[in-house]
Amino acid sequence: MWGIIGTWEMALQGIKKSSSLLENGNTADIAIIEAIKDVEDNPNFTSVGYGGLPNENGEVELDAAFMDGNNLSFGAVAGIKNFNNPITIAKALSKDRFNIFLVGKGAESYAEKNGFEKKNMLTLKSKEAWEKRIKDIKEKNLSPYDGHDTVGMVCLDKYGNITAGTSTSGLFMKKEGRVGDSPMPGSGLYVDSKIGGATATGLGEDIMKGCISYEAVRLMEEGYTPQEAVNIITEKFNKKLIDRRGTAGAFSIVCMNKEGKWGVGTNVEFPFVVSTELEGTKVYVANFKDN
Ligand code: SD4
Repeated sequence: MWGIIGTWEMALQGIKKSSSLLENGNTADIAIIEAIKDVEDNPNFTSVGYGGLPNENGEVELDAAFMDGNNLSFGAVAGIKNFNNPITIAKALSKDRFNIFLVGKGAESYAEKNGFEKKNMLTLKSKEAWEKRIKDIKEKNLSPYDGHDTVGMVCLDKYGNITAGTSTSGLFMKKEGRVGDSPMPGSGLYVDSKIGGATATGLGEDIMKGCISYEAVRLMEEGYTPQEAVNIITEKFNKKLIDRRGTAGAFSIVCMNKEGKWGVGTNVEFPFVVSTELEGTKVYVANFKDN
């Protein structure tokens, strides 16, 4: 049994490509990187990779992470500028024993030394969006931070290996150096091949407070189905946020277990993509009431 699940509709093309790779016997570490690279490379997806939305200074700073559920290896970059395909840099870091999570200049010098492609990740489209947002903030009193999505995926191959990965430009207009949940193990993603994996999207400042990807894997380990696990998280964590601070969180989570069963939890309208050996490839839209 193989399967792959990804956040937002932008995951569709990449997941289609990777489902063929999985069908043909490729492993989950290769398939997930190909799927995420597809999203990073597409300048029309303005919240991931090339053409990502810039920070408050007009610079694209990217976060990405990769985790392999077999040996629990993990690698991540955050706030990296001017390098293509941050997911591939995160995967390279996951091979190391030490220094597996690098930020800013450190991540860039690692990428340079290891021959990763340098690239100006700001497109005309994302530059124009930034200029318009600055104007709108002044004129319409608009929240600067609207407009952000992360591609996150969990991938199971025929041999029972499970991987997870994330890639994002984070919050639009974020402060320089701001890092969200997406590259953080346990928050943006977590995977254990003996159990399953999960990945989150939404407001990183909320997601981090519940470490919800780790929580989903922990609940699956306790015997909950993927859907039960995310139902518990969506309800309990949201209730906790409301009780403690008066406002709900803004997050969505997808997960898949080692049998290729999957679950989705959200408190917004949330499109996501699933492809499994049995079900084929499909885009679904989840809503809070569906949980
Ligand atoms: C972040 N979680 O940087 C990301 C953004 C995101 O839907 O996923 N938005 O906070």
